[in-house]
Amino acid sequence: MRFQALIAAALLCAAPAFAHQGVHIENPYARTSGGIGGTGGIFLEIMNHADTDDRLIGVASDVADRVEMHTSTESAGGVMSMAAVPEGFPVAALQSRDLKRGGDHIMLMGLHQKLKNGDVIHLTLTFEKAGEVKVDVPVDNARKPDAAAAPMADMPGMDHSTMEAPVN
Ligand SMILES: [Cu+2]
Repeated sequence: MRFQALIAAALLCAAPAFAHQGVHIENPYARTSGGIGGTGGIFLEIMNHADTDDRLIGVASDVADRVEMHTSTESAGGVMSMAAVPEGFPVAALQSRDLKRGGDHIMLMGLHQKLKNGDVIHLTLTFEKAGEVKVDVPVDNARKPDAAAAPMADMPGMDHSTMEAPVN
């Protein structure tokens, strides 16, 4: 009993060294549009298993010139627009946060090659607490949006193809 408690305490103390295990990425996929120089969106679910709040503060990939955190919003008139979110995405302790169509997403601008379904994008996420988390993101242009996503988000390319100029 006491021994087990010690082990449990040791595991807890060791946690910071393996802090990346505190954040789990589920169901990543990407949609791309256009060939070289084109754009793409990456969608995934961030699960924070740690009992401290965390925040996604960096996104990187060698697949595009620029990789940014974005959020999409829909105006009352139904027009989608998006903006960069340089401060990143907070993920509360023991909570998850979806980056999904029609909402928060990771934006690829200036693709270095044409990507097709099944291609894998190597993405590095940096969290304030958990540090770097590497994710293999399959390209899946046929993926339907989540049922919870806005119907407008189903229009292929709409959310990204209109944004040629970087938004800062
Ligand atoms: Cu975007």
